[in-house]
Amino acid sequence: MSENFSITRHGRVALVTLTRPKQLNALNSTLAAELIAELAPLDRAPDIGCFVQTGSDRAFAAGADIKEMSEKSYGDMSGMDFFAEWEVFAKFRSPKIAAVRGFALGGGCELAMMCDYILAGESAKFGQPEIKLGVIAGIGGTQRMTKLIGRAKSMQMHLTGRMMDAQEALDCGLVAQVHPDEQVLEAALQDAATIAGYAKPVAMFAREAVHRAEELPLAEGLLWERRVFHSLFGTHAQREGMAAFLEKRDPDFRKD
Ligand code: CO8
Repeated sequence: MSENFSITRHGRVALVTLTRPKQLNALNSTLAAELIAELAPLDRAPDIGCFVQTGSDRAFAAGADIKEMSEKSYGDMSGMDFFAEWEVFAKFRSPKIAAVRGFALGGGCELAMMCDYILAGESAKFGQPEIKLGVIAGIGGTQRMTKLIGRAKSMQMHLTGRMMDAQEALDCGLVAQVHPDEQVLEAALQDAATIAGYAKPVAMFAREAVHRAEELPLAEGLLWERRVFHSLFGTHAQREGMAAFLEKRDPDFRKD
């Protein structure tokens, strides 16, 4: 159990809540190591079908912990490959939804973008302000934000360090939906319960296929998608899902 976050189970959904509200959920290396160690077995657990990542009222997370980083040298940072473990989080195969209220800045914005999609509360503020600290984004911000919202806007965010609000984030495709603050976590949990009700391997393939769209040329992405589609005809999920449709009943994916 960590003092930096809590993990609670809601049926087949694991809710991960950062619990450093006084520091606006700044991400330090202890938090990163503990979080990833605790989530890794849940990622592989057949009875966990989706993660929801959230923070507190004022902040999803205001970035990497500046206090921790301030005295580090180049040798410290490169020698320990500081924050490389967040790539493990990004590569978890279970679907992940970020429910964001308040600040999602620097590493906090990057954490949200490492999730498969973001639901924003009306108070959400996104930004990559690292340039103001004399550094740049270090856990995917320049890459993931550019793929999500395009070069012009991403460039502006990284070069000016300005914040964007929830409506702007919706308009440019950074977030999937905006909800009133008091409803955003519930909306994320509802989506997560829906996703976790499907066959986990199929949900994993669906998210992998969408991510491939950002990484592969179109022809290879289309071929990868089609081959995965074919392979699903070897699963219980396909037989059950299609039989249930034809028999006009709800499918039971519990065997997957
Ligand atoms: N790190 C450490 N402490 C923080 C952080 C942070 N990122 N953000 C806020 N805090 C702390 C403050 O120091 C303050 O603590 P205290 O009460 O002890 O003084 C407390 O949280 C509340 O913050 P403020 O008093 O500043 O609250 P305000 O409402 O006045 O301002 C802001 C809120 C605008 C969010 C402001 O706190 C802020 O600008 N925070 C920093 C945001 C930022 O620059 N984030 C980027 C950090 S760098 C980063 O994330 C790089 C990631 C990649 C690293 C990977 C390397 C390989």
